Amino acid sequence: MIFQCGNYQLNLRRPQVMAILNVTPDSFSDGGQFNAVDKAVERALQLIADGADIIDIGGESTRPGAIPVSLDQELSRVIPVIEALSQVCTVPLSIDTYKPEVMRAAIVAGVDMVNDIRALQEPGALDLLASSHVGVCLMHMKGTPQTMQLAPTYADVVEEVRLFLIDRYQVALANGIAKQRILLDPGFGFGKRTVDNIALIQQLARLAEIGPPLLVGLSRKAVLGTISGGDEFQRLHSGIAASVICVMNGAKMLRVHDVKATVDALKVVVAVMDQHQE
Ligand code: 7PM
Repeated sequence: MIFQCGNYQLNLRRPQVMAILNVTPDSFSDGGQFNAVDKAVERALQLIADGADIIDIGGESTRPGAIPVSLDQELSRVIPVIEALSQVCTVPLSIDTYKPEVMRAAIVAGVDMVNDIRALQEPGALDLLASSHVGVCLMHMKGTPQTMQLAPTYADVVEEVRLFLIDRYQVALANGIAKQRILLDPGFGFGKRTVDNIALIQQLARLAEIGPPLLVGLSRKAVLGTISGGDEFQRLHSGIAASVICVMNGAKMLRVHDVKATVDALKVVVAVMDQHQE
C-alpha cells in the first residue's frame, strides 16, 4: 500500500510516523521571527534524525477553545518555515491548515501534503487539491475548535464518522483526487467525548475498511489525561499505548510529538505483526 504525496511515495507496509512541528509563537519561546525559522528547521532535522517519516507543520492551534489566527498571521508563521525546510528536508512536508489560501501558498512553497481538519469543505479547497499532486488527509470534526467540545453527542459515533469519511472520500475521488493521495482520519478530540474516542479506537478497523489508509492523532490529547492522569506533558506512556493499539487496529500513520519513543514502540508492533504464525 503506497501513499502518494507530491514527489514522495510512502510505503505503508510499515506504520509511518508523522511528527508534529507547531510554529505558533509559544512553540519557540524567543518569538523572534528569524529565530523561529531557524529553530523550526533545527527541530525538524532532529525529528527526522529520530525517525520521522513526514513533518506536519501547523501555524494555528486547533485544540478546543483555540483562538483563531488571521490568514496573514498563519501565512507569516508557516511559509518561511516551509520554504526553509523544503531546501533541507529529506522527508515529505505536510501543512496542517483548513484555509485554502494557506494550502495554496504552502504548495507553492513546497509542501507534499495537506492535512485538513475540515476535510476540504472550505470553499476552494477541493478545486485546489484537485489541481495539485500533493497528498491530502480528510479528517472528521464535529463543530469547530471553538465549539466542538462544549457538549458533543452521537447516536453512534463510529457510524457517524464512517459515513462522513466515506462522503468526503467519494467527493475527493469525484473531483479527480487519486485514491493513492488520500488519507482518512477519525479526528480524535475534535468534538468527541472520552467514550467516543475510545469507541473509535476500538472500531478503527471499520474505518480502515472504507479503503484509504488511516492517519490517527492521539498524542498528548485530553482523552489520555482523562484515562491515565497527567497534564499534556505527562501523557507519553499513555500515548504510546494508544499508538500501539491503533496500529494493531489498522492505523497506517500516527501524528505524534514524541517521535523517538513512538518509532521504538512501533518496532515491537511490526516484529510481532510481521512474524508468520506457525
Ligand atoms: C484537540 C487536541 C484537537 C489537540 C486537536 C489537537 C490532529 C490534527 C491536530 C489529528 C490530524 C494538537 C491537536 N490533531 N490533524 N491536528 N489529526 N489529521 O496537537 O488528530 O493541538 S491539533
